[in-house]
Amino acid sequence: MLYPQNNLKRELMELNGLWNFKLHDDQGDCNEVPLKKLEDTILMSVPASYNDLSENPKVKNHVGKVWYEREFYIPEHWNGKRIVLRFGSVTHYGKVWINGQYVMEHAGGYTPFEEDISPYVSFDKKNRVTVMVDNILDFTTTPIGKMEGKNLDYYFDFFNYSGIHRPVKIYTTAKDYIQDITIVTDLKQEKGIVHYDIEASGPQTVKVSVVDEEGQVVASSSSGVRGSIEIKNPTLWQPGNAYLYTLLVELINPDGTVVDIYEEEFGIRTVEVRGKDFLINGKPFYFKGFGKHEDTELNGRGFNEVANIKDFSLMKWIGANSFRTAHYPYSEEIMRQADREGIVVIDETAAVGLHINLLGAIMGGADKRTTWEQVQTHESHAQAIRELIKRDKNHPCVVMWSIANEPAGDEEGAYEYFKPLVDLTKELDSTRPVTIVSFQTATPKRDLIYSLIDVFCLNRYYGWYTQSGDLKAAEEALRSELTEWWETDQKPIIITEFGADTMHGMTSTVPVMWTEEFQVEFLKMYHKVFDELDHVIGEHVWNFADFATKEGIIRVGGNKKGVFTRDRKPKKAAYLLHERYNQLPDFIDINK
Ligand code: BDP
Repeated sequence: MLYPQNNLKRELMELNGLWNFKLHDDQGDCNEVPLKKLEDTILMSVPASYNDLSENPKVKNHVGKVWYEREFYIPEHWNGKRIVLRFGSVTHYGKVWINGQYVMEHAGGYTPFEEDISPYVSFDKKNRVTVMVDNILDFTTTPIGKMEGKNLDYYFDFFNYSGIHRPVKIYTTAKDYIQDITIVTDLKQEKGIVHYDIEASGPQTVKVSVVDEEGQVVASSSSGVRGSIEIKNPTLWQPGNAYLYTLLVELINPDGTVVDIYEEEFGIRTVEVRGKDFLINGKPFYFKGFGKHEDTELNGRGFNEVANIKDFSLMKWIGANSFRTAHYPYSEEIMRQADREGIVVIDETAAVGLHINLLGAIMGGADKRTTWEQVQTHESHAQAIRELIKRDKNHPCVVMWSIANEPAGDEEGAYEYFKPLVDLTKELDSTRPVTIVSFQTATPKRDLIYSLIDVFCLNRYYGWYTQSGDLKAAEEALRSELTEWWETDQKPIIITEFGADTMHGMTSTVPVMWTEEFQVEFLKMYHKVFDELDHVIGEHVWNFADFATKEGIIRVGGNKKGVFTRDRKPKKAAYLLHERYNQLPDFIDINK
């Protein structure tokens, strides 16, 4: 799915800023609400989560529907064009009307959706857009949740921020237009191969050119909507050293006039899992970085470009080369930033929490574990995979798809649930490996789905949730499990989560749990074990920064496993990682 862009043939307008907002309080039939202007509204910022922007406690913890509305003009000269209204994301469900007329709806809170609104808009007066947002989850949605009376119980460890989370844009195209572009790159000897596949409407021809960073056309082709272009001695997209080419696609009328243009950035790089190695451009990569969240003060999960710039700066300072989009697709803007900055991304769907009674599983007391009998997410999960790949397939930063986080991989039915989803992922993209991030109880003897995936991505909390505070015992358990994985199936391992809750400023000469010193000792212990084992090819600390969660007995003002505080101040562990990550090279020295 193409990102909205402004170019010689396409115009772009943003609908971000102040909208009118209100909670839905039984206003009757939802389809009638948009027929007239909303009344008794408050102002709300878009994009943002609404939860932290009002002193009314009902707004913070609202469960159910809310309404957003604003007015806008369409320039007269847009008459006759496709006029596309596009939401970067609405969490978790959005329904849209223009001037009281239904336009579109979308389920899935972290991917974009759009529609041609030219049949609904006026060119001679103001238009009104109304959006209904619903944050209720159930056992058919991705992620899952469950209503308990008037409360929503959800199965993931981050606050259920809601609202219009990402930019709202309107862009134009001609009636015939470039609908989609797929780019796959390869390397053969000194040549870069760019395979492209264009979807376009109309009887036009398509011209495709590759433009380098200096704006020079290095190769082109007019042979149709599908083909390959060769580039001699290409500059590769490398971790930490990104180089982006642009695929300039032009749609041309039989009379030679250009009707539409799209410029898609891409990188030339390859990805392959071979033996215990994860090869990027043929060299064994070592993942250093974090599981993150889109989470900041005030904005909540809302797009926050200032924070994104700061986070990339901190990742570079600390020496990280990668992150995982735990636990949902991040904004398109972040993905573009990662492409540009040469940061490697493991791209995850919002299938988090497919594990009923997860706490019971790890703490004991889970007698009945029947996740796969209870959830009915096959359809929404498949849709989440389709939308993620459609949106992110051309990003060089994305090196692997993670189709779920911590499902009940050791419960009966897991294989049958995941087999078709892994097959679907591979069918949609045969160039990237696929993983399912595993939960601590899914050990080699109990896990039922490890044969389906290409790289073992393990979340492990030895020393925190188990062997709590006892780093000696934790070290033994960790080493023994990681060794057993290799004996079971020779695939590379990335530890995608390991971390300890840490109160910034809480210190002790003897490292006890929750202190900054304990976090340092905890990480050091893990580092020691990773460094002993060749098949461990990456480490992502949980988490980059402290983040908001629902209230509960195991969280004090949110999850405190951040290496940075929520406002991005370093804890002591940040300096340990700064030293380690800046020493550890991005690529493993195979001669060592
Ligand atoms: C893992 C989850 C992550 C949690 C983390 C924790 O993947 O979302 O925040 O544990 O407990 O189970 O800190």
